[in-house]
Amino acid sequence: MTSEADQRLRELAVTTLQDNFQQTHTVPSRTLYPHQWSWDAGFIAVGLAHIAPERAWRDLRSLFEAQWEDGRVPHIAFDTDNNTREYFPGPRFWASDQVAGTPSRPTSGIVQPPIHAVAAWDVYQCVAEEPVARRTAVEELRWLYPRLVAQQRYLAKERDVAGGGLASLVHPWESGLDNSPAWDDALAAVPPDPDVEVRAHRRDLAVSVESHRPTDADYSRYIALARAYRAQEYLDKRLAERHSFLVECPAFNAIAGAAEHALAKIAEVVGADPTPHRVRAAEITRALIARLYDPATGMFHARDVRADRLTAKRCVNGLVPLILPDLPQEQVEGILAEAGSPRFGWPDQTGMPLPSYDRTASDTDPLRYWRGPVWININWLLWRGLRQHGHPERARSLRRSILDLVSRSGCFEYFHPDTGEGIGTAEFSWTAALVLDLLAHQEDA
Ligand code: 9WN
Repeated sequence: MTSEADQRLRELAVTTLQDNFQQTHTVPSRTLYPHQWSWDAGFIAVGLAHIAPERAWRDLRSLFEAQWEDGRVPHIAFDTDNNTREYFPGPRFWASDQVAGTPSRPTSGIVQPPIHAVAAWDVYQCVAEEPVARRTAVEELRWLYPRLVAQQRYLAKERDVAGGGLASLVHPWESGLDNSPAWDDALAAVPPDPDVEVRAHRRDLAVSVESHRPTDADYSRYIALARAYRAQEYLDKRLAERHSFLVECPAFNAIAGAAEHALAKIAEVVGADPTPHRVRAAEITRALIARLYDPATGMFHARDVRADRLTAKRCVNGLVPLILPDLPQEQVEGILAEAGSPRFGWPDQTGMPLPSYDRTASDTDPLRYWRGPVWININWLLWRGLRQHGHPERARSLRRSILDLVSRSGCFEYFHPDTGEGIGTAEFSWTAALVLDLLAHQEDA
């Protein structure tokens, strides 16, 4: 790919992020996701750092202004000023205004992977050489630091349902990998919602293709779980007894571990003590290995906490612990071997970034969301892991495959793992943002 093509790609990415800007923050997509999403905001900030750092900080602030008093950062912070921007389930469904300790901006009541400390540290590093931008960055980090700490504390204290040092998720949406086969077993035990005719409410189907989205059966359980959690006013007490879906996700928890590593560095800049973050990071890595690593497969698997069982499915979230700088060699090698097997296939074998699910599984679906397509954010995380663990050649070819794919198909939400066709919504913000970050890493070219 020529640098001219990279230049065109950069322009496309910049335009996408400009078009998705909404007063104080960037929406993931104007059509499908017209509000602010939590982990999207982190990825978006990483990209904005290269073109408009002040907007990167603004996006993060906007999200953390919607943080709850208990420390949780909601997975959606809603924009209510324009009622044409509907989304199901919206603010009325979540009813955060009925719950104590919530912000004035309506939000959902569940969380998403805590990528924000990693993002904030990236944004800071991007501007650290410029004195004026650095001063602003330090101020922003000072504002964010206690909020990031509260976010981590919420996950560690309120969500460690199994008591083994990992956060449990109460809803597939919390993983960000909504309909991943990783949740199939645990979700099968959840009774679908008997009262809500989900088809009539699903706005996603008006703006996207049905075969590319989760099914009605999925949605019926999504709604049942959200209603059950809402009925308990989103309190996490006694979750083990009363909530029908509890899972430990290797990607979510690895991101929480990476957040502690980032917080240790942020603490040094803002004059706080980095030690507790280093301790906690090491604890998370140990807990991930003890609870979610399977030496027989060489990768990590989601745990169904209620059944106390690892899922046998090989999903891409099981490779994401590669982002942990302190992941021991045995697990690093296990992940590299799995990523190089026909199940995932490095780009030198397939010409593609890694898919979301085992290519050889009988239930893989190249079009349906997190059950087979390629997603850019996950590949960006793996690219970071490769660089971190000293695999520059692999990192280079993964980077190139991501840039070539988006150059060819556009800033789509996800991509067919064989043809590279763009799927889901076009003009998707995190695809644009992470492309900008990859383009900025010319040393990897
Ligand atoms: C539910 C916004 C979000 C992403 C998730 C992705 C999708 C929402 C949906 O879009 O989820 O949160 O309506 O399907 O799965 O990762 O954060 O881009």
